[in-house]
Amino acid sequence: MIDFYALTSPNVQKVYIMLEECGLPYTEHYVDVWKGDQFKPEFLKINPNNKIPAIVDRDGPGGEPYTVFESGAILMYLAEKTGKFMPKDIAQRYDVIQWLMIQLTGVGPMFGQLTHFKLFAPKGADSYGHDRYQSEVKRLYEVLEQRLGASPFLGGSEYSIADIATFPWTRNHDAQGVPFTDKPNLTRWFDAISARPAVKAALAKVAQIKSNRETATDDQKDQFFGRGKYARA
Ligand SMILES: N[C@@H](CCC(=O)N[C@@H](CS)C(=O)NCC(=O)O)C(=O)O
Repeated sequence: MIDFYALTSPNVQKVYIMLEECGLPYTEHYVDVWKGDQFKPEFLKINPNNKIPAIVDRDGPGGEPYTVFESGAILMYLAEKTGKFMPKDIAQRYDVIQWLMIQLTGVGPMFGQLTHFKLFAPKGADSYGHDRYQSEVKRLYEVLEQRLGASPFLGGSEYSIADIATFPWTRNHDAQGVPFTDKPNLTRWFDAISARPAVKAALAKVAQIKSNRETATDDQKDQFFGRGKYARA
C-alpha cells in the first residue's frame, strides 16, 4: 500500500496517473496547500521542502516503509519498483530521463511561473515577469512539438514516465496562450494520452478533489507564495 500526499496540481496529477497506470493500491491524504497544510510539522517530516506530491511506500526496499518526495523521483521510484514505463536498455532509458529532466527543470518551473504571473501577480505589477515566462513557455512547446514530430512519445517509441510527467502541464495549453491549432504532433500525443483508461481514471479522481484554491484568503495566498509578511528579507 502506498500513502499518497496529494491535491490537484499538475505535479500531483503525474503521480495519480502513474499509480493508476501501474495498478498500485494507494490511500490518498489531501494536503491543502491553499490552507497551509504543507507547513504542518507532521507533513514536514515527510517532505522537509513543504511540497506535494510525496509518497510513503509501506512496502519499500527491504520490506520497510520508504518515503519519496519530488514528483520526478516518485515517477522513477515507481517505474523501478514495477518495471513499467522506463526502458531497461541504457540508451533508451537515458532518452526517457533526458525528456523527464526537461519537464522537471523546464516545463514545470516555467509553466508554473507563467501561471503565477497570469493569475496571482499583484494588480498593476509590470509585465516583465509575465512576458519572460510566456516567451519561455512558447519556446518549450516548440521544442516538444519538434520532438514529437520525430518520435511517437517524448522518451522514444514507447509511452514512458517522460510523457506521464509532461502531459498534466499541457492540459491548460489554451490558458497558457498556446492553442494546439498549429501543433499537430502535440495534438496527436495529447489525444493519445487523454484516451488512456488509467489517465481518465486519474483525472476523474483529481476532478473530485475540493481545495481551498478559490476561497483562499489574501493571507493564505501570501503564505503559499512566500510574499508579504512571509517574504524572506
Ligand atoms: N519540484 C516539485 C514541485 C512540487 C510543487 O511545486 N508542489 C506545489 C503544488 S501546488 C506545492 O506543494 N506547493 C506548496 C508550497 O510551495 O508551499 C515536484 O516536482 O514535486
